[in-house]
Amino acid sequence: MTTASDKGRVLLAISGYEPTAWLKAFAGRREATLAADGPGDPSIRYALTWRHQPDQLSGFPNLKAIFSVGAGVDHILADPTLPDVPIVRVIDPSLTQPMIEYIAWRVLDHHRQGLLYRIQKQKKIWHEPSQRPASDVSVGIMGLGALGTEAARILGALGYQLRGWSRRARKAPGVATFHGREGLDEFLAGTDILVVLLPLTAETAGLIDYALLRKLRRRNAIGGAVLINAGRGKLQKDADILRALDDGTLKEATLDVFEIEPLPKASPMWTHPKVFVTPHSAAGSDPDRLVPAMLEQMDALDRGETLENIVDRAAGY
Ligand code: NDP
Ligand code: OXD
Repeated sequence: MTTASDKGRVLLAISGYEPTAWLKAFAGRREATLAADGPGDPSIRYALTWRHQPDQLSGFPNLKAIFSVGAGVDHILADPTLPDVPIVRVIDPSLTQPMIEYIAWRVLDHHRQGLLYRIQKQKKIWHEPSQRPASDVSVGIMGLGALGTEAARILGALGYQLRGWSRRARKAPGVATFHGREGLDEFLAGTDILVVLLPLTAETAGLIDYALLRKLRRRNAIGGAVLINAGRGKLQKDADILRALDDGTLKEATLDVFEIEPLPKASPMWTHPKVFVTPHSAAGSDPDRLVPAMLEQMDALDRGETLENIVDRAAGY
């Protein structure tokens, strides 16, 4: 019979999330630890990470795989001392569902003039603005992966026109799809509300700049172009977004992610009237939901089977 110690230990190299909640989720299932017994600890077979310290994962001779606590893996790939073992990322309904709720909420709020109503309430103005249906509004989703395709499905059910942009050619029901740099301008030219659900890679860093925002459709049913970024902060240039909001290139923005997180107190984003700020909270990772799936994968690899949701290191996601 295989005992817990035969299976080795799982190192939890987690910051930004409460690590003890992850530790608890392993209790009685597989031995997990918040600290290895030194850099060459042979008992470490797996690592679970969120924003680990550089070097924290190197030098373990029996490490078989690294699991990201979230969907994005830029925090892992940024480590120059990363060992050459498979990296597994999260694709799970418990992460996808809150993300599509967030995207649907923010698209609807911008389309249904949430900002205008908040101002009207403040000023006690009883005025019914004109309102166009979702079928007149085009939502363009950058990133047609696990999250982007589900967001498209829900927004399609609400009646929005849909466009999607990806690295390689993709098909999604009811979505006009574009790919690569060659497809980007056409994608943007027909987009009223831009939803960013891209990973942060060498190719996507800084992509959301002023020049890109200028290419969105401004003469549209909602009276201007809108940006929603729930991908990563370093995809965007914060200063360019503020410039675009101030000169009318953008009508409004929702930002869940920022170049620097936590968003510094001095950032003008906090007080800008056209920016809706959330603190990188569009979709969080729940240890009680995610650890069972990770354990299944560890058991599968121990049996010699293959892992799922492996990161393509060359592509960076
Ligand atoms: P996926 O890997 O499933 O999808 C990524 C999509 O982006 C794919 O369609 C991919 O194209 C596309 N893409 C990647 N690089 C490029 C490029 N250079 N040009 C055009 N398209 C590109 O990721 P997920 O959908 O699971 O997650 C997306 C991101 O969302 C995560 O990486 C993470 O950063 C962020 N996230 C944020 C959260 C939050 O709380 N704010 C929560 C969870 C995730 P292709 O289809 O061709 O591969
Ligand atoms: C993720 C995140 O990548 O929460 O999962 O940002």
